[in-house]
Amino acid sequence: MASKQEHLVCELLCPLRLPNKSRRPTWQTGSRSRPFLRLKGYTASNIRASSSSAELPDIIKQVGQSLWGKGLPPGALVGAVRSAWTSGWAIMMKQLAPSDKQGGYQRPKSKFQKRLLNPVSVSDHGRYHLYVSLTCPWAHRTAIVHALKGLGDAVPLSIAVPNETGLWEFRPHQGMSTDHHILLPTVDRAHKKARLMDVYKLTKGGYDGRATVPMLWDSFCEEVVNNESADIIEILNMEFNIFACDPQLDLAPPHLQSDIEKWNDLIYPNINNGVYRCGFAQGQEAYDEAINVLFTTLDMLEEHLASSKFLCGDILTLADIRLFTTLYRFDPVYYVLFKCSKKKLLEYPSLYRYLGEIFQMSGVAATCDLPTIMDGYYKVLFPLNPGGIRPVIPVSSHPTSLCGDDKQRAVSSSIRLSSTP
Ligand SMILES: N[C@@H](CCC(=O)N[C@@H](CS)C(=O)NCC(=O)O)C(=O)O
Repeated sequence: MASKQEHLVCELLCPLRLPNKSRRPTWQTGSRSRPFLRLKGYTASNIRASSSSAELPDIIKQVGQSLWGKGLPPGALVGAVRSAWTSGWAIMMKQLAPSDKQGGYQRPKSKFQKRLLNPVSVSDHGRYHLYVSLTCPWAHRTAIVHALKGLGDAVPLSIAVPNETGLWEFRPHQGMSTDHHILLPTVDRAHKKARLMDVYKLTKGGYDGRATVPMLWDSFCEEVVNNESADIIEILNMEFNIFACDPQLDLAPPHLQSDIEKWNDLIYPNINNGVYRCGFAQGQEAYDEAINVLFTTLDMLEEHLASSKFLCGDILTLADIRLFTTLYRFDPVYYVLFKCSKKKLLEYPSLYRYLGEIFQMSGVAATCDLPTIMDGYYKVLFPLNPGGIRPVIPVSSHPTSLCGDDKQRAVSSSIRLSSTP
């Protein structure tokens, strides 16, 4: 007779009836109408206890062997699982990446886009607070401008990390990393909240939309000033010169303004957002279109950078920083996870030279945390990588390859190679 526990095993694992009686060697008829499966050594309670451990695949293997022996699962089962997975995937992708009718990714507009109303004065030291994450390419832009201008604690930084569902949390780095050259995650230094979402909720008038990074917070007015990276880098470049270590550095000089805008208009849709349009495409047509535009634009930039140090000549501008954060993630993340796989960045000598040029600027490498970036994509974007496996990348895509010899040791010693976040 079947025990109660064995019935529970059946409830947990075997809602399916077998189509063919002859392939039911371990099935028994239970006291209820639903058949159940006897699994050697497993009861409902030890399955529950082991459900998060490495033992689970063994149980699944046993179920499979009992159901269809050593052959492949029956076509009907594969079809059912496939259609359930596809529907689940479509639901998750809709949540992650809103799309148009063709399945093309539509990035939501930023909700807060104010500028500073009054010129910043000495008493504003620490008033504006910058929330970032090192994973995010948009937030990375703001961390770079913050570093290049040398804004330090005049504009304090809080660095968030994603939890497994993608929400930004404040989990400061624990440990003894005294010689760490890369910025580390922090607590919420302005409010001591656990999640970025809770900071957004404090803004005047309240807010319950998506809590994105980067975000610039005004601690006097208790409100979000801006959560659009393209605006925040302009604000950081212009407004805080009284505190900046390098006030002379102007990343958007007036004589290059129209040139910068021209590059931004091309690079944002085709490259910065272009890689996301490839990775978040929910249909072949949308992907094909995005990949074409992406690589046509990269080809064009390669040609331009063959004879120009930066996008606008010899001067580094905000347009370069906007391009840099996408290029930095290209081979380790977008090439694999977002299927931007027509060519590697390494195959573009001028773009690769340009990437190294910016990486080596003072303060930039400290904002480039490749292991954290990789975990933030491969382990968090579940619908794109359900197994959460973080792939190995070639040494040539490693940041150490972006440095001159003299700098290699300093940077490589600062890279956390462990896959633990
Ligand atoms: N337009 C924004 C986009 C920012 C953005 O999408 N940030 C992502 C991280 S890469 C985010 O925080 N996502 C969280 C969410 O959408 O809930 C900008 O450029 O600042």
